[in-house]
Amino acid sequence: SQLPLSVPVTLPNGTTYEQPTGLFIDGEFVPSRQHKTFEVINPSTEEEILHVYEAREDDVDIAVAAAKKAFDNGWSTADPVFRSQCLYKLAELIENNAETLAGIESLDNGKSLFCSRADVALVSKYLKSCAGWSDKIFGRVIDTGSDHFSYTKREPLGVCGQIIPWNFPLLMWSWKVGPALATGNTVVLKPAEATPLSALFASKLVQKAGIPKGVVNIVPGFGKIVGERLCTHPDIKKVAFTGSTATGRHIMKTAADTVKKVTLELGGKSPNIVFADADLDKAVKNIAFGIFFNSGEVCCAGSRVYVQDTVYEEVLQKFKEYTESLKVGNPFDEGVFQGAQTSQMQIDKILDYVNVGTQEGARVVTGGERDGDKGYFVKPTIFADVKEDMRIVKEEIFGPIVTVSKFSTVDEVISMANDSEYGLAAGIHTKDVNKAVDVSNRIKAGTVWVNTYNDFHQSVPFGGFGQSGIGREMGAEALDNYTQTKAVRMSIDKVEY
Ligand code: TXE
Repeated sequence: SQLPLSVPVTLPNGTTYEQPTGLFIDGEFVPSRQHKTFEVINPSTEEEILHVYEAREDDVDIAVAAAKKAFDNGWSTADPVFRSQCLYKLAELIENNAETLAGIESLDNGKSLFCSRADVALVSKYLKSCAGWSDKIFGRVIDTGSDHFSYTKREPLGVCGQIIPWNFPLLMWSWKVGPALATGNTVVLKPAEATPLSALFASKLVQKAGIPKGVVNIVPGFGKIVGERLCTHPDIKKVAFTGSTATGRHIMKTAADTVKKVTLELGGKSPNIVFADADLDKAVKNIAFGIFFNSGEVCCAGSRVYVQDTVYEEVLQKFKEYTESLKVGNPFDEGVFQGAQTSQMQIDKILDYVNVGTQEGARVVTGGERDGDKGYFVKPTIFADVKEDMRIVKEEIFGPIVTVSKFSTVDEVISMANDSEYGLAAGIHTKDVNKAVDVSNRIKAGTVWVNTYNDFHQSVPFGGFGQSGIGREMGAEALDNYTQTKAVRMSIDKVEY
């Protein structure tokens, strides 16, 4: 029997909403061509929520054709004010549906409502910011003498393939769709197979916002099938990816055959440094938020904490106490800070790293085990007495597991902090403004937070140095990823009067 295109879903808080299950192509929800479906799991209960249709290569091809038609038939050349109005309307609809969207995100990803609400709030702010950019895309007039008129335009790229992960399903959808649409591109987006629900629900809002059909297409499915096709399809001009460094490398290679533009937002192992002169209570809250926010499933998580030797024991004790006060559990319970990890694969990986750390000789200060026996919950875990060459210090774990190291001098901690193939983010805690600026200058990372952490703003660019990625999201920089420069040079005849 055929899966209906919409299914009522009751959230654990009692609210019932209609969840689309079809692919979103050319403005409509449709079954996949081969009528295959896949299961979506609630990570807090390990039970099935529902099935959604699974896209395959043939569905991607149809979606790309729709996106190409929408691009050619007016979206790319529309009055930018129209694109701005569409994005603003979409942001307002997100706001009006904020609680439902937060609920969907907690159901599908396992993150606490506290985290989901923060995500949804940033989604609407960011889409409004993109709406504001739409009519502020400027070229230049270049003075090349009076016998020529030379200017540049910034034009959209065409159809963009976008591949997103499961840790921030709706937020990553907005970071991809927002700047692409603001600059006149059309998109075919693949949500992560673990978390397709919010992008499908948001497609109803895309319809309601009056965004022309074919501008946004959503094709839930698997990386090796849908993701690969997005990277090889000749009519896709750009691939934007957020996910693991290993998959990012593969995508870059695959996209090379058709010379697609590629932007990547990849993994990290970000240092978070506490100097002895910091406000230690505030610093402790920030290092906890830096690693345990979103259950540690954050690409820029401050997973390596460095504490100056004179305050090391004091900070470790405060960090342990504060961590043990964080509430872990049902994401829908008010007051819960940390919900479930998103998948069986993730919790297995995390618990495996706990064993690795213990075998390497690191000391578990708190946590170090699963929380409960149902649902993918892990106790927030602190490892101390670590050595810099341990795997738990070097490798991205992507869970609520942090290592704490001791340092004595500024030069020493900078070399420890920079000893990584990654370079996504870093944190510095100090009251000394000169030290804050000096250390920020010497840290190799795309974002440096001072006396704060995991602190995002829609106008501030985010992205990685080194193997953490290529390109920046949010801010003015995100628009560069979605435009190409056309130079126009006109010969001007000398006018005889
Ligand atoms: O990631 P993948 P996975 C890290 C984190 C995590 C690990 C594994 O350490 O434990 O990666 O997670 C799609 N062509 N991060 O396996 O594979 C896939 O369907 C095209 C960090 O889930 O990178 C999904 O939509 N696409 C991270 C997306 O890529 C492919 C966020 C991400 O999955 C593909 C997620 C292929 N061949 C994981 N294979 C961050 N930095 O934010 C997979 N995909």
